[in-house]
Amino acid sequence: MALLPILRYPDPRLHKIARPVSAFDERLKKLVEDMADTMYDAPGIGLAATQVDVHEQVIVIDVSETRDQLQVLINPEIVWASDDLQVYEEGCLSVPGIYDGVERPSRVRVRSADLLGKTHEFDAEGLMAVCVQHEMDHLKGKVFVEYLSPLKRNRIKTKLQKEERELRRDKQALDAR
Ligand code: QAP
Ligand code: CO
Repeated sequence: MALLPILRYPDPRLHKIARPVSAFDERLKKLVEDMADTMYDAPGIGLAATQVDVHEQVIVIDVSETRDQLQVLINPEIVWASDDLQVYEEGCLSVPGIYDGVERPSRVRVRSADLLGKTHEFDAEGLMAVCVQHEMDHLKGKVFVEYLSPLKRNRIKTKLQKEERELRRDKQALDAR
């Protein structure tokens, strides 16, 4: 089991665009395993490779209560989105402690590949629809706070930068002992 460090907003690397996966090999399998370990440990319901500083189109999701329904989405595309929208209170492992409402299509049809490179299509609604769209945004370099007002976004940025400074200071104090 290997846990990967998660980039925290406002890290500029969260805005990099992920490239499609072309090699469905052992390296990809290891990346997916490490991402799943990292998501379950957090704990979270979704994680995009961008968040662990790997800029390839890979997502892991588990929205089940039992935490045993891992879904792996490689090179995902939204092939259809409903006209009706839903607002969901979103959070993000890269924006710890912050939650706010984001409006998105309530249902989507997704096409993506599995670890073997085989393409699948499925419909998502409810929490799964929110999660797929949130994680696919990460692959395009977009973080959910970018849907909020500039005022809210700046408050979040300032709060997280302050927390980051305090974390670094605590770590240095520990190292110096
Ligand atoms: C994205 O988010 C998502 O702030 C996945 O302190 C969120 O797993 C999709 C988390 C909502 C749909 C709805 C956030 C953990 C986890 C935090 C997550 C935190 C600890 C977020
Ligand atoms: Co996120």
